[in-house]
This record gives sequence, C-alpha cells and structure tokens, in this order.
Amino acid sequence: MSPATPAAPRDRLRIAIQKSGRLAEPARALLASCGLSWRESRDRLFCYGESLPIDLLLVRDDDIPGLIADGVCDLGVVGRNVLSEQDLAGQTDSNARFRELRALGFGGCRLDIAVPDSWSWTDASQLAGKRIATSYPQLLSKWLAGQGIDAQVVLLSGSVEIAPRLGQADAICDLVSSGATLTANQLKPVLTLLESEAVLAGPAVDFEGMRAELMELLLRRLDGALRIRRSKLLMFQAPRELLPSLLPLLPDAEEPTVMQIDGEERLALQALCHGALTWQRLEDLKRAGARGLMVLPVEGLLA
Ligand code: PRT
Ligand code: ZN
Repeated sequence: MSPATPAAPRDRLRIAIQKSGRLAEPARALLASCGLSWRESRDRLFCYGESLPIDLLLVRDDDIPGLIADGVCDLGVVGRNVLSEQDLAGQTDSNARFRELRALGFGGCRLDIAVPDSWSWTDASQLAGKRIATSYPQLLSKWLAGQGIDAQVVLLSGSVEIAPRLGQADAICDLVSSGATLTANQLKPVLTLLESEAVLAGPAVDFEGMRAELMELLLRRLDGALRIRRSKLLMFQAPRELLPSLLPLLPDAEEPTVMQIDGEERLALQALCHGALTWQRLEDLKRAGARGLMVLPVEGLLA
C-alpha cells in the first residue's frame, strides 16, 4: 500500500481486509453475503463499493490495525491475535485503541505455549528462567507478568516452531489450529493464552454522521448473515404422542411449524435451528422417534 493513501472519506466506509491468506476469501464472502458488491481497481488493492458506499482496501493482515489507527480505514477484518498484539504494542496508556465489533466465526486458532514432547509438564512455573520464542511478544509478556513468571521472550518473525530444535529457545508461544505443526516438530501444547478468530475491528471512538449510519447498517446485515450461517431448517415426521420427548431435543430451535398428515396422529414438523445440527443430534432425534429427517441450508431470513 502506498504511504500516501488518503484518510477514508467521510461519506463512505472503508474496510481493510487481507489481500491473500487465510482470512482473505472468507472475509470477502461474508461481506458479499451482506449484499455488498464492488468494482476492483486495476492494481487489485482497492475495491470500490457499488451496491453501498462501502469500499475495501486489500492489504497484509499485519497492516490492518495500523490503518485503522491512522484513519486510513474505518474498519478491518483481522485475527484477534493480530489486533490484540498491536493494541498492546501501540498503547501509550492502558486504554484500548481498537474495538472488536463482531466475532466472525472463521480463522479460528489458539495462541498456545508449547514445550518439547520430552518435558514432563506440571504447571506454568516450569517456564521460569526459560527462553520462549514467539511472534507475539506483547501478549506473551503481558501473560508472563500476570502470572508472575520471569522468562525471556525471544522475538522471531516466523518459523517459531523450529526454535527449540535450533537451540534458540526452550519453548514457544505460537498460533495453533490443528496441532499438526507442533506434532511435526516434537512439541506439545500446554497452555492457551488467547482463543482467536477473525473479527470486525474498528477504532475505540464512535463514528459520526454518514459513517455511523453505514456502520449500523453493516452491523445489522452482518448479524443477520452470521445468524443465517449458523441456522439450518430441520424437517422430520413423527407420531403426535412422541412430540413431548422430541421437542426438548431442539433447545436452539424457534417454535416449530407443525402440520398434520395421515389424519390426527402423524405430524410433519419443520424447525429453524440456530445451533450446529451434528450427526449425534440427528441420531438422538431418530432414537426418540423422528423419521425422514432432513436438514436444509437457509438462504435468507427476515424476521
Ligand atoms: O500475508 P499476510 O501477512 O497477510 O498473511 P500471514 O501469512 O501473516 O497470515 P495468514 O494468512 O497465515 O493468517 C492470517 C490469520 O489467520 C492469523 O493471524 C490468524 O488469525 C488466523 N489463523 C488461523 C492462523 C492459523 N489458523 C494457523 N494455523 N494463522 C496461522 N496459522 C499457522 C501457525 O502460525 C502455525 O505456523 O499455522 C501453523 C499451525 O497450524 P496447525 O494447523 O499445524 O496447528
Ligand atoms: Zn501477516
């Protein structure tokens, strides 16, 4: 991004998202599901909002908090790990510079401390006097201070997981999702410092005028889109007398629509469920007498 990029105009909203990487596609897809569409600039760094005055700036994820702090962008989609680290790094007092407006349900990972498999781990006091390699020095130092542990923070910008094998550190503090990278490097996770996912971030101060209106509209649509993502329409049939044992199995469902079929005794039900409809839940429903179970995606929802 050019350093001369001007501040976001007051009558439009400008959102920074990752140009490429783990959060790039899901961020765009989520914003598109809120009815946003764009015309892309030739250099593929800027997307001009067509359906609404909401533009995108495509950047490296690490630049997003700084762009918000400088007012170049109004909002950003970034991992909580990056936002929290940079929030701590840039604070001149203890006040947060950024606000996490919504958790977005993708890019999930944990910031973990991991130690060599060979350690017999008991508790955090074992880290005292040790060297811990990380790309998250602020979050790690804050955590160590909170625990009263005196350890050395070794700052690395990448390949943190090989630091113990190279003799650069005794333990690491890094992002983990499946855990495969740790296993491949003979490390094991022992503590979680932060549960992370992609978030919509903004400055700690409120917007005014048109930007405030646009943000309200965006958040309203985002809430609807996030709710729909988690929602499924469940359809099944069951004998009427089994209803009292079936309905408690749907605690996250809205009032089901019940239709009579085959005279009085057999019912067809449809319920909008807002939680995960796992195989386990479907099997529980079947055991309780539900038949013809069908789970359908929800494309739109207007209360
Ligand atoms: O180019 P740019 O700077 O924009 O991208 P980047 O390479 O810095 O970021 P990217 O795309 O790798 O990650 C962006 C964000 O995705 C991170 O800031 C996190 O919020 C989130 N995320 C989710 C992850 C992971 N999962 C993840 N597993 N970011 C990194 N990892 C790495 C981790 O650092 C480790 O090396 O994957 C490895 C561990 O993965 P597992 O599955 O083996 O445990
Ligand atoms: Zn990055």
